[in-house]
This record gives sequence, C-alpha cells and structure tokens, in this order.
Amino acid sequence: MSKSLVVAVCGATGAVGREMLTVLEQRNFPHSEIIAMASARSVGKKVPFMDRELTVVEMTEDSFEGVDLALFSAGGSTSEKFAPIAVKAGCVVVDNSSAWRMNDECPLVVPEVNPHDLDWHKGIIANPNCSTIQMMVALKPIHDEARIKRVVVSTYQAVSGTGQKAIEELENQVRRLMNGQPVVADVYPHQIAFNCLPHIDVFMDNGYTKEEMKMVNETIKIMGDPSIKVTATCVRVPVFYSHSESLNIETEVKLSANDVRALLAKAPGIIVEDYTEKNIYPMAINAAGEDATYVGRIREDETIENGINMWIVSDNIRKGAALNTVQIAETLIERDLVRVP
Ligand code: NAP
Ligand code: 12T
Repeated sequence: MSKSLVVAVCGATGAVGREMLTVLEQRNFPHSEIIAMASARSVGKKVPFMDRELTVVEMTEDSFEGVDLALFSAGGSTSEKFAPIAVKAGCVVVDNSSAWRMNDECPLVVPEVNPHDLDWHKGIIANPNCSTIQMMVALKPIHDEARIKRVVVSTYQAVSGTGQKAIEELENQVRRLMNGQPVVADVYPHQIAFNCLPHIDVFMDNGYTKEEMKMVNETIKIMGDPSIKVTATCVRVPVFYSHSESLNIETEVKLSANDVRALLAKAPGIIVEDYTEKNIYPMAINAAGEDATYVGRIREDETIENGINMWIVSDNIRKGAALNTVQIAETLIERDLVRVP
C-alpha cells in the first residue's frame, strides 16, 4: 500500500464533515495526520476524532501544501474555488458538492457501481448526490441482469441533507408548535415541521428542481449508459436522517419480485428487508446511523409487462455523503491512485 497519508477534512464542522471524521475513525482509515478545516468563523473550534479533539483551522489557498487527500464538504462555491488550488498543490480531492459532478474531467463514483471510473481521475473526484447514490446501489444489480429502460422515482428526503442549520430548524419548529408558539422558517421557504415540501434545491426552466435533474443526469454518468430514462419528484419531509425513495422500474427482461429479492440480497451494500407478513420494511429511523441501503416492498408492477416497484432507504449523511466519500478514498488507495497525474 501507499505511504501514510495526510488527510484534510474540509468542512469539518458541518453535518457531513463531522460524519466523515466518525467514518474515518470507524473504518480505521490509514493516515499519518488528519487536519480539520472550515471557514474563518470556526478557527479554534474543537471537533472530536478518535480519543482526542482536532482544532479547526481555516481553509485558505495555502492549506494544501503537504496534504495528500482532501475530503470536501464545504459547499459548491467553496469547492469550486479551493478544489483546483488543492490539486495544484498535489492533493487529490473527493468532493461532496454538486460543483464538479457533471464535469467531463471528473469521475462521479459510487464504489459498488463504477469503481473503474476512478482510474481516469485528474485530481478531483465527485461524490454523487445523496438521493442518486442510494438509487444507484439498488439499480445496478437490476440493470446488469435485465437492462433498465425507465425509472420513475419519488423521494422523501430528510432535512439533514441541507445541513446543520436545517436540522436545528426542524427541531425548533416542532418544539415551538408543540408549545402553541408561531414558527419561523429561515432555511426552507415554508414550515417543514408536520409538512412536506415538493421543493429541493432551486427550480429550473423546465419546471423540475435541480435536485430532480441531478437524479436524471448523474444516473446516466454513473451507469455509463445514456439509454436509462429517469424521471424524478423530490420531496422534503420532516425526518432528521435517511432519505426514502419509491421506485418504479421498467426493464427490458422480465424479472419476478423473487428474482429481484434474490439479486439484491447478494449485491454489495444492500440489505433486503421485505417481510410484509411481519410489517417489516425499510424505515428512515432504522437506517439512520447505518451503512447499508435497505430495500423492501418489492413487487411486480401489474400495469406493464416488465415492471418492479420497490422502496429504498439509506442514511443520507452516511452512504449519501460521508461514507461514500471515504469508500472512494479507500478505493483510491487500493488502486494506488492517491496522486495527481
Ligand atoms: P453544513 O452543515 O452547513 O456545513 C458546511 C461546512 O462547510 C461547515 O463546516 C462550514 O464551516 C464549511 N464552510 C462553509 N463555507 C466555507 C468556506 N468559505 N471555507 C471553508 N469552509 C466553509 O453543510 P453539510 O450538510 O455538511 O454539507 C456540506 C456540503 O456537502 C455541501 O456542499 C452539500 O451540498 C454537500 N452535501 C452533499 C450531499 C450529497 O448529496 N452527497 C449530502 C449532504 C451535503 P463553518 O462551520 O466554519 O461555517
Ligand atoms: N440541496 O449535494 O438540500 O447536491 O438536501 C444535497 C442535498 C444539494 C447536493 C439538500 C441539496 C445536495 C441537498
């Protein structure tokens, strides 16, 4: 294996950054040093790591000298500015924002699906959108077996996807409403407590949200197959952790519900939870804090020749962000790719 790595977690005070530190620790990620970076606002703050605390330093243009690997979760504009600076300093970047995902120079990777795309990286590797990642883990085995023609997906997304401030907004709104007090909405355009908002990220000219179009475009890039059609409706729900998704999948080759259960049961990263006679199916509160993508409610779509419906749930901060990023970093190490070509 390669030399011991100096690793920077950029955005270490955020919802994703903190989880990255937890995942690095839990997976015993090989490192000689871990540096916690964030904005000037956080300089001197402490973040827990292993048996100690890391003191947060400001991310600046000079931060990346001597850093081998930077795991970014500090927002799109920050990443647009700092990722190229880091690469110039010889650092490989795995980025969580949407800034680099559709860039032709940047692989977009889910390690269970397209690890080979890491081979052509030029310094920046993009982590897909949280909703896309869990859908890819579940669709890949089905696509390999039966060729997916079209997917209709509706998401039920947790507030943690928006970051620490949104987690606090839901907590505060619930507390105030239960005490008969009026609520304020800062992060979202409307009250999120006891509500559903069919609105994630910004609206685009075609009437879809950017989040919905990420699911369409990122799927094609990750699967390496422009023939897969995806149409999405993304909804924010008052859940703290884990995104749930309802999927309707049309395949070229007929698969029974049992075929799909058997395929997914042996696929990496998936746990099939489908015992309706015992009321057992994937749920956000059970997936929270876990690594797997849970799949259940697997059944044939009786309105078309070759169709499957299913329900998938995964922790958006873990597999949807921090865990997938660390898995990318681990795969880079395995393939001896922690270097700027
Ligand atoms: P968050 O809780 O709001 O945290 C944001 C982090 O970025 C904080 O550590 C913040 O530091 C840091 N930051 C902001 N501006 C900075 C700057 N100018 N220089 C250095 N650091 C800066 O947000 P989050 O939920 O962790 O999300 C962070 C990023 O990950 C976003 O880009 C988001 O889109 C992405 N994300 C991706 C997925 C996914 O789908 N894969 C899921 C969730 C989030 P301070 O504390 O100092 O402000
Ligand atoms: N707006 O990484 O608000 O593209 O849940 C992830 C989550 C963007 C992203 C969210 C978002 C991303 C959200």
